[in-house]
Amino acid sequence: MGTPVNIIVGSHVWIEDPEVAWIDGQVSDINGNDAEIVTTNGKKVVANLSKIFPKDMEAPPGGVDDMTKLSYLHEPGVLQNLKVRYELNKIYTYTGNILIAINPFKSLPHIYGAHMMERYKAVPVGELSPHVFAVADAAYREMVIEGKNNSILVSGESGAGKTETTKMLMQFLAFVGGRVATEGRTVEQQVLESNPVLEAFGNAKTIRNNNSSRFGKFIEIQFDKSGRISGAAIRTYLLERSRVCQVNDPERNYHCFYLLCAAPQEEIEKYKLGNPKSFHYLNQSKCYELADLNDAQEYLATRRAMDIVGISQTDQEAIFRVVAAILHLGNIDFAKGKEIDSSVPKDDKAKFHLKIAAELLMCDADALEDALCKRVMITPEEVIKRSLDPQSATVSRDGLAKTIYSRLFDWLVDKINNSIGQDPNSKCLIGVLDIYGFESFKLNSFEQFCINFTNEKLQQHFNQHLFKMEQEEYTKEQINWSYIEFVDNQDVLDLIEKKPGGIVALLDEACMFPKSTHETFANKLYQTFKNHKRFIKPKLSQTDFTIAHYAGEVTYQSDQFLDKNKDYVVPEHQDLLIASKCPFISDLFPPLPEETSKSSKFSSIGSRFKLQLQQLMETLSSTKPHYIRCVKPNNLLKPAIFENVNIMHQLRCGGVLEAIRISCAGYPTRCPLFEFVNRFGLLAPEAMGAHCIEKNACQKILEKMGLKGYRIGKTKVFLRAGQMAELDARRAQVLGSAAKVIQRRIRTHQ
Ligand code: AOV
Ligand code: MG
Repeated sequence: MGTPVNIIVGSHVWIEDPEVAWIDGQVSDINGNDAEIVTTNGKKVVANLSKIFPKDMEAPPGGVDDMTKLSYLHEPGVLQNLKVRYELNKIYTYTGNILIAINPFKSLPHIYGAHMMERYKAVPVGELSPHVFAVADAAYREMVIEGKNNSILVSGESGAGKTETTKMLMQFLAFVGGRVATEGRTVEQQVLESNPVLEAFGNAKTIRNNNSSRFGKFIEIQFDKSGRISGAAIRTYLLERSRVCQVNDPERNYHCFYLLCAAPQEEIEKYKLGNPKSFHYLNQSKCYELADLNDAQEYLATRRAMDIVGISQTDQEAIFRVVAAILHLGNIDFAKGKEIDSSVPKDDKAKFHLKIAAELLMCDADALEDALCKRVMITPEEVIKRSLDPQSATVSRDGLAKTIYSRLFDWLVDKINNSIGQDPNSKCLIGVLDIYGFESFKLNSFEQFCINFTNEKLQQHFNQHLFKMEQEEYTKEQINWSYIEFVDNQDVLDLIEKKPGGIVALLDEACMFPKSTHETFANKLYQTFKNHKRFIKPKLSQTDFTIAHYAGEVTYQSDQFLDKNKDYVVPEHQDLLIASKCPFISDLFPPLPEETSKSSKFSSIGSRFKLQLQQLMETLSSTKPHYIRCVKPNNLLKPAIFENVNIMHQLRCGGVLEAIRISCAGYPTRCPLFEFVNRFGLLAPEAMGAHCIEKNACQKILEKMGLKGYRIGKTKVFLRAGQMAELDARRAQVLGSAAKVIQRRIRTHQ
């Protein structure tokens, strides 16, 4: 990053370190292209000069609130700036147009609340300390004044603070765009209260976050011509279905299950519930309770939030009845039946839960048992009922539970949308995106594939936008700027989504072909992408595949791709639930059109997701985007721990470093003309007169220093990477202290 700089004995520098990413030290010797450095932790290291960066000895002790104000814009400088600020509880920092937010993992009430919203209201970005409210205000002002749609894209890894940030954005927008409450509920109240509802059903404790959203969401807030909130729409993406039946220790299932088990006694009795430990879908993990979360209170809070978003008492009763039914379903174990390869409920306990599940779902208990244990085969001659063995019956049971749950979640989202209401006459909107960040685990499956696909899309949008912004700034300042190159990820996107021939398309093909297995699918990928530079076949596997994403390589295990791509409801399950006497439940399963129900034509989750993404990108590209990059400072979820290597990795994945690289390729350091003249006038005193024109004075100073490649705009000087450092060194020289001169004399190769 930046231009190589000559470093001399005595220079204070940063060098790479495997443990803390970058460590500072002082050059003690130089030998050809190698420098010997004594680091602050007492080590002596030799490193190539090209790997060493000068340290800014005059950086303000409290850091700078915008990275572009750093004299030295390089990785260690960026990291150090974030670190000193984080230690002072300054969790927000700008990098040009991006807001970086580092999760404090502790409550910082003094920076939020109504008094802070009041302060940030109608104040231009940059005038006050960086803040999520400043971003929300900028989006709101631009929308009101310019009549443009705006969007705020919040990203970051799990637990980085996206959802909390989103909530604060919404609060601010409700604050500036809300109405004085008249009778009933206002749109913004409903929008805010939709959060606890969605979180109860779509969030869970994971190892990365105690309140992890297991779905992506895009909230579109509509405004009328006077800038008041007039409607809203929530779109959700890919709820994690597997969690309903499978929970790894020490994670939890979706919050709603535990809330319901802590409901008032009356409800517990009605739904035949009890200790969460007695349910298979919950007791696979030993974690039942969360610190700082009282399930009983949360239950009541969720019911209240449901009232506000307009879910009737009858529907609420049905929703929790369905949640209870799922828990009972999970306790129906199967044993071998009398006939070969058949199954029956294992014992009295299994029969009991079957009976309760049927009661709660308001369907016939025998029909439920049949739907779980048998499949209907239609041949031209007759209709045969085929039995399933206990293992298949268990798969069938889990499939039913997952289907019911995901339909329930979709129902909630629809209901919230209908009840908040869309404003057909809305003039403008602000969209807020809270979506899963890039994921790379030890094992990665279809979910990670979709998540990383999303991130590739957003990254492309981000890069393109960033370039446009850079260009606009240069145009505004009337500076010539030749378009610089940047890493485009179109090739990864082609690999994934191209039609025909991309991975999503090949997966659909495999799903439609009855004889495919994950082996044949993987083989097809190997053949097709043999020479694709973003696709790698791992040496030691016959079924894994690796994609070189913009944020790094990820190896995917293909074994569950086919299953997970199929959105398929077993017709027996469909028939069972359509027949439910509870209208809420039968409505979750609208009858399929004739031809699809018979031919069991599959619907592809991957293709649907691709389409959803396409629509999202279209919406986003009609808006002016604002970016917030959330960073998780440590994996312990604890305050005051700043893990350098971990954070560096996130800055890289979030495109923050790429943004800095792009800006370094242009004129990364900007300084208002008057500031520049004040600071460096002493380098060319002859240029400074009482009537000097700032622009001319700047020109003279820079010429005298022999610098090249800089630009002087209408109000600012634009410097190339490293030039500020050079000027600072010369200034220090003039200012005196011989020792300082030696330490800080840094020459830039141009
Ligand atoms: P996420 O949305 O990015 O993860 P959250 O927004 O749920 O992450 O944040 C995780 C936790 O960090 C929260 O529950 C809070 O305890 C804490 N936190 C985050 N931001 C703040 C803040 N500004 N002030 C105080 N505490 C905060 V995931 O949904 O897992 O990707 O799928
Ligand atoms: Mg979240």
